[in-house]
Amino acid sequence: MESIVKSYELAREQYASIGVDTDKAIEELEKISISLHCWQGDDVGGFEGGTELTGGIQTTGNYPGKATNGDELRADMEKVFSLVPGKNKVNIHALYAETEGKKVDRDELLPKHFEKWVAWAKDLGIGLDFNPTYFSHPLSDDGFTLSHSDEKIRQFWIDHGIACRNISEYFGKELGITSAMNIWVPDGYKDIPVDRYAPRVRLADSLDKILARKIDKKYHIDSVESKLFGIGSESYVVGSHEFYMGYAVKNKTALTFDTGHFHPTETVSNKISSLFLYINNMVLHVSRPVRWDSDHVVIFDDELQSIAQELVRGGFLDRTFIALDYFDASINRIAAWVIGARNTQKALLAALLEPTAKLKKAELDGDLTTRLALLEELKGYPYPAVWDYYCEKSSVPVREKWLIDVKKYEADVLSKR
Ligand code: RNT
Ligand code: ZN
Repeated sequence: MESIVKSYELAREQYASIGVDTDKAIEELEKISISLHCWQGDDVGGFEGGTELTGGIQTTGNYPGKATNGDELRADMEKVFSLVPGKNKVNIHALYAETEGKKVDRDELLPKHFEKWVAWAKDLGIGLDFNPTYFSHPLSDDGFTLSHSDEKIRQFWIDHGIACRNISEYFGKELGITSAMNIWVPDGYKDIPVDRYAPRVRLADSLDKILARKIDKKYHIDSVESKLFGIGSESYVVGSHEFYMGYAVKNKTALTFDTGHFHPTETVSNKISSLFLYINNMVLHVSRPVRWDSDHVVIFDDELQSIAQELVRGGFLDRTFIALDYFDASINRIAAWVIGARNTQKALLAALLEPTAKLKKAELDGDLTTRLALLEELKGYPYPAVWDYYCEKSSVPVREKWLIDVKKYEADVLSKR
C-alpha cells in the first residue's frame, strides 16, 4: 500500500510538470462505465437450451466451468466486478431470458423474462444494455433474418426487434440508466450474390418497422452494428458499414463500431471522429480480431490505445457507450473478462493522462517536431503507477493480484460445475 501511494505521488509530480492533473484523470475515468458482455460467461450459449451457436460467429475452446444458468452467470459477473474498478454495466442478449422452463419464442419475449437481471442490477446499482438475438434460432438457419425474402420469417424477426425495444426501455426505466440496444444481424451470402440491393431494401424496411415507436432517449437508445463478413457470409453482408452509416445518419440512431468488423488494415480509431460529425451516439464493441473477426480477448495494444485517445482528445466520452465483445473459451472465462475490462480502462486512463491542449497547440502551430517528440516521450510516463493507485483506491486488486482471486474462485466454484 505504502509503495503504491509513494509511486503515485512521484507520478503525480511528473505529470504535473507537463500540465497534467492525475487526480482529475482518475475522476474522469471513474465516470466511464464499461458494459460487460454476459455472453463471455457461457460462450454465447444462452438459456434457451439445445441450440448451437450460429450466425457466423464462433467460440473456440472448452475450458471447464462455464456458467449454465442465470444465477451462475450473475455470480461470475459479480466476481468480475470485484476485480475491475469503477461502476460498470452489464450487456445482455435476448437469448439470456429466464422463462422458468417455459418455451417463449423470441417474438414473444417480455420485460418479465428479464426481471431477475433487473433485480440483480438494482441491487448492485448498475445499468443494463440489451441486444436482440438474431442467430442461434431455426428461423435464422438459412443465414437471413431481417432481410429475409420470406415475409413471414422477416415479420417474426421484426416482432423480435419490437419486443426487445420494450425490454430495453424497461431496463432504462427501472434502473434510471440509459440502456443502449444494439441491433446486429448476421444476414449475408457465402457466395457472390446477384442482387445486393433487394436484401438491403428489406433490411432498411424491417428496421423502420422496429424503430417506429418513439422511446424516450433517457431510457433507451437504438444502435446498429455493421460487419464486413462472417463465417458463411464471406462474400456479402447485408448490413455493411455503408448501409448502417447511411441508416444511422438518416434515422438518427446510434452507430456501433465493432473493432473486429473491418478490413484488417482498417482501424476503428480513424472512423470515430467522422461518426461524431453526423451521429449523436456511438456504441463501441471492443474486441480483438486476429486475422479475422476472431473475438480474442482485448489486450493493451496500439489500436486500443488509439481508440481511447480518439475518445478523450475529441471529447466524445459522454456520447459513447463502451462495451466489450469477445468470447474466448480457451482460458478461464472470468479472467478473460477481467483482462479485457482492465485493459480498456487502462487505455482510457493513459489517454486521460495526455497533455491534450499542449499537443493540439503544437499541431495547430505547425510545430510537428514537438508533437512527435512529446507523443513519444509520453509513452515513458508512469501511467501504471496511476493505474495501480486507482485500483487500490477502488478496493480492487493491484496488478496481477486479481489472478489469485480468480484461481480461488476456479477451485471453489467453477471446478465444481
Ligand atoms: C457479431 C457481432 C455481435 C455479437 C454479439 C454476440 O459479429 O459482433 O455484436 O458478437 O451480439
Ligand atoms: Zn459486436
